[in-house]
Parts: sequence; structure tokens; C-alpha cells
Amino acid sequence: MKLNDRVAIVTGAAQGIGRAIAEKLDAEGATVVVADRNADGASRAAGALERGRAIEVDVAEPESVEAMVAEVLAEYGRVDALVNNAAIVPFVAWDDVDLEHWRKIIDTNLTGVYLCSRAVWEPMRDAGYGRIANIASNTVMAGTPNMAAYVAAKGGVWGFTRALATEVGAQGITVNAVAPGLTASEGVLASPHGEAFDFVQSLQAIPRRGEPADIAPTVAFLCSEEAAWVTGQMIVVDGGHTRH
Ligand code: NAD
Ligand code: 4PL
Repeated sequence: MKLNDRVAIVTGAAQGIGRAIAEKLDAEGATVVVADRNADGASRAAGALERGRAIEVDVAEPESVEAMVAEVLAEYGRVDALVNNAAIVPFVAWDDVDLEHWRKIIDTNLTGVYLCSRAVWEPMRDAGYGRIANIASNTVMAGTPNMAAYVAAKGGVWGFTRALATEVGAQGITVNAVAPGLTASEGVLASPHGEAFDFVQSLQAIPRRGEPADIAPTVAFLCSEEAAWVTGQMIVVDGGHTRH
């Protein structure tokens, strides 16, 4: 299988797209660290995997992220892949977002990607191998309303992906982004975003609801050794909603 003997961290993997990614990496042979601030959900998701391991983490907190990576290194001695998936998915008109809320979204959705990438950099550099896959969003192209801070953060993730790819390519590390469109995760289904499926489907080339399992295979490919020549890219996985 494509990921045998590989160790992967997937943040925000207690549910939704992250959980589907964890399941796919596990099915491809990886040992998967289900890293989430929801400790109970992470344990449940990890327990359903062949080689799952749950770790509680808040990706917006540097000490928490460093402790998570230290734990993974102590246990497995390596981190082959990092999937930066954890994020807050808000639905708030842009002028109803106060500064504190704006900062929280940027801290989690953008700074969290930086912190987790920073924490795996040295072990990946020393190993001369690494795969970083960042979950962005097609809202960066669509300019989706009611999530301005989120769209700003995801645009930042897109830019960070390209810049980091340039700086770490010589060390055998690839950095890419996957941009899903509207996807039926637990988080989205429990929010007003859940009412947008009919409208978004009418814009897609493929007229059905996007599911978390639709996103995972592209992420697994980017985490595999054979994706070695793909870096600094953002791959849109949205049933043809946006084209870029
Ligand atoms: P979700 O809300 O269903 O799940 C998110 C998970 O991340 C939860 O388990 C939550 O506990 C965890 N999390 C949140 N903040 C965290 C933090 N600070 N530290 C650790 N864990 C944290 O979300 P989802 O819809 O599955 O989204 C997953 C990813 O996909 C996100 O990056 C999101 O922006 C992206 N995305 C989602 C959609 C969509 O329509 N569902 C579309 C495009 C992109
Ligand atoms: C098209 O990333 O890509 C709603 C919620 N609609 O989080 C997203 C679209 C949402 C999206 C997203």
C-alpha cells in the first residue's frame, strides 16, 4: 500500500473531513495520529482505525502543538506526513465579526497551520523527507459570504503553502493544499451552511452533495511518496463548483 510504515498526523480528525482523511490514510497503511481539541471525539475516531492514536491538541496554542509533536516523536520516532485540517467554520456576516472573533479564526485557521508546520519541520528536515497537506477551501475563489475571516485565513493558507514549498523543497519535503467545496461534514450539517447544498449543487459540474470521503483520496495522494514531484500546488476538490 501507498503509506505502509508511514506516520501521519491529521489535525481536526475527530469528525468531518479530517476523520475521512484519517480513515483513508489508515486504509493505505499509515499509522494515523488523530489530533483534535475534542479529546473524546479523537479517541472514538482513532479507536475505529487499524493503527489510530488520539492526541488532544489545540492547534492555535504553540505549547500544545509542540507537546503533540514531541509525543509522536517519542512514540514513533518520525513524522512523515502532516495534514493541517483543523479549522473553525463560521457563518457570520462580516460586520458582525468582532476583533476577538476575527483573531480566533485567524489564530486557528492560519496560525495553526504555521505552528503545526513549524513543529514538524525539524524532524522532517533531519529525515530528508516530509509531506505537508493543508486543507484550504474553494471559498478563496468563490468569495463565499458570511465567512470573511475564514476566507482571509484560507487565502493565507494558500499563500503560505506556496512560500513554504519553496523553502523546504531541497529537504525532500513537499507542501500542497487541497481546497474542498461545500462538504457534508458534521460541522457544516449542524450550521446554516447546511442550507446551501441545493444552491451550491446547481453550480457544480457534478450535481450531488460533496461528502468528506470525496476529499480524502486527493489528500492521501499528496501524502504519498509517489507525489514527490508535486509541490506548492492547490488542488480544488469541489465537484467542479469553481475552476481555476
Ligand atoms: P468540522 O467542524 O466538522 O470539524 C472540524 C474539526 O476540527 C473538529 O473535530 C474540531 O474539534 C477540530 N478543531 C477545531 N478547532 C481546533 C483547534 N484549535 N485545535 C484542534 N482541533 C480543532 O469541519 P469540517 O467541515 O470537517 O472541516 C475540516 C476542514 O475542511 C477545515 O479546514 C475546513 O475549513 C475545511 N473545509 C470544509 C468545507 C466544508 O464545506 N465542510 C469546505 C472547504 C474546506
Ligand atoms: C462553497 O469552506 O467551500 C460553504 C463552509 N460553502 O466552509 C467552506 C462553500 C463553506 C465552502 C465552504
